[in-house]
Amino acid sequence: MIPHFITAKRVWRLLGALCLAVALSACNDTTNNTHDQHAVAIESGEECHLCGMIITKFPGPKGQLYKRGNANNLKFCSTRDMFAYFLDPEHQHNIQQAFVHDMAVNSWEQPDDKTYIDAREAWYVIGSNKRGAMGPTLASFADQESANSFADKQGGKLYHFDDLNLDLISSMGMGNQAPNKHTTH
Ligand code: ZN
Ligand code: CU1
Repeated sequence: MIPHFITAKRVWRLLGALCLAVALSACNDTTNNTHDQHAVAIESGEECHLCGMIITKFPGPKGQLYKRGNANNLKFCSTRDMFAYFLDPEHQHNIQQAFVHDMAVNSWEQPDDKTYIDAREAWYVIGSNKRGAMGPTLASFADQESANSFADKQGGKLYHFDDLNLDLISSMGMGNQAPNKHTTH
């Protein structure tokens, strides 16, 4: 008769191998999807994934996220709403691609959907005079120099994507106040 512990050991080995296989195939999925995905045009009448507002009715840079398990990009009325969703620990690890408008090549009132850039590579100005759909917002730029000269004219502080976090986004408020308590970097 075979002792029970041998059977149990084999079961655990099998489970271990299975987990590894699942983990590896999940990794492959990620890379494949990432390469295929692009920013798309936002049609009139489309609603913000976070707040439900009609996106094209409002000025300022917009955002799009490509999230694991979704067929289409999630679209947002403002960079602010996009980051409120993106930087939420519940969503962050499932976001494969993130796009924002490059405001160096756009009018603030109506940014062009052909000018999306990788949000993870971008520079941001928070606390400027310019308002987005939800009030204070993040002005997004492909390069640091453009972001700097925007901040010179419109006020606000410069951040790279890596400096952004949910606390910072939450502290932006609805009114005219710049997020003064974040003066580091
Ligand atoms: Zn929104
Ligand atoms: Cu909104």
